[in-house]
Amino acid sequence: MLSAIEQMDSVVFDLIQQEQTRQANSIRMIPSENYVSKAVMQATGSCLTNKYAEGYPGKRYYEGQQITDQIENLARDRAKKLFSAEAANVQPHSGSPANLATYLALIEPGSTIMGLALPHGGHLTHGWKVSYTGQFFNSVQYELNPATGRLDYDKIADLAKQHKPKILISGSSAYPRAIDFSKFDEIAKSVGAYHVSDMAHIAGLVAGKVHMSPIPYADVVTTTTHKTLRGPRGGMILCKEEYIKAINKSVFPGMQGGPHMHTISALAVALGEALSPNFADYAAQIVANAKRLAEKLMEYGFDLVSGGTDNHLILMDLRNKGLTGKPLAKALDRAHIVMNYNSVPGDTAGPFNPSGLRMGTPAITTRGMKEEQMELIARWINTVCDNLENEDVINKCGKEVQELCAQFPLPDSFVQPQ
Ligand code: DSN
Repeated sequence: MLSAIEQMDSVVFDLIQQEQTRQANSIRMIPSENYVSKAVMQATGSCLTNKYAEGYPGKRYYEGQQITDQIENLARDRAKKLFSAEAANVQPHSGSPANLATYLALIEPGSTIMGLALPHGGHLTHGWKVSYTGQFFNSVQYELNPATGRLDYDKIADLAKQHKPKILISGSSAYPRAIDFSKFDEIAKSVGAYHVSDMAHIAGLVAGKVHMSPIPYADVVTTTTHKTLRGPRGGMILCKEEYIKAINKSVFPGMQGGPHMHTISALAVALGEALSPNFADYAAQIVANAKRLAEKLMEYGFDLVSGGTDNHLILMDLRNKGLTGKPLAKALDRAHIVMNYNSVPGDTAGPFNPSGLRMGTPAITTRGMKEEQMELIARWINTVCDNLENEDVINKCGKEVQELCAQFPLPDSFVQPQ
């Protein structure tokens, strides 16, 4: 697949080779990352990258859409089938534009939106102040219950009554527990708000039916397509039929120009994969792996936000170890275990060196790792944490990690990093 790059641009070729090696030889635990199949990768790199297709199937502004219309319709139909949604827009370039386009479809700038605060697990685009969503809108942020580390639906309801948002956002980027979308919907309805749900992190778990679906309960659901869902990097909006006209108009021409048809073709492939029966096994294994990893980490004395996980991710609070996230994440990276530092609820450390680590199991589950390997990973995390200054110990862990990686090449249908 890379031979033309090798011939034409040895610099980029060499960098891609290095990244392939890194991906092959490390335990990749950033919960929003994954490995896509060969089919998804090839569609992403196909001739569809050459085509402009402003507009929607049957109503474009450029000619030559005989094939693009079929591809976009296929992606939309598969998205609707997979998630039992009434309507879908598959054009958002990623999750952030999907969220902003959704808000602008439903409400006016300056209106009140209410989402989970970033340090409590929300996303930037749920109204955090450095994001335009926190500047264009009057943003009210709810937080987790400090005692339980969980969503407090009574408090969210009280805050909603007090501020009367026009949009209530459910969903998160760093919340390890199941979300009850029916409760969010009740709260939204009680104050006359739209319920917008961002299921980016858990879309694959929803597709695999191991997490409650927001689709029946939210007016509009946004998602990225590349996390647990294991598609190309992109975004998608699913909604009730009554909103699709406004959503479509908001995505194009409101927010974006031409859709990325190569991504949409790869999304169609990924949605086809997610509709296959074995996708549910993959989703269930992601959760089983995260649960086993969480149990083992707690046995080693790590403090996990909310005391465990129900989904694909774990948020570790390092304050009981007298540590912040960055030095540990960097030491783990030297041992080829890759995760991200993350704020935890009530964090007083800054966002560049917060008190937590966020880790997840989607990519390692795609590689075929199971509960037994989670026990090894927990042991390495603990060893590195106890030996932050000891490069010999870190290197020894790194070698063991690479040996494990060699035993878990990706399945044949996936792109084999070298
Ligand atoms: N950057 C993504 C994540 O890692 O969760 C959210 O957009």
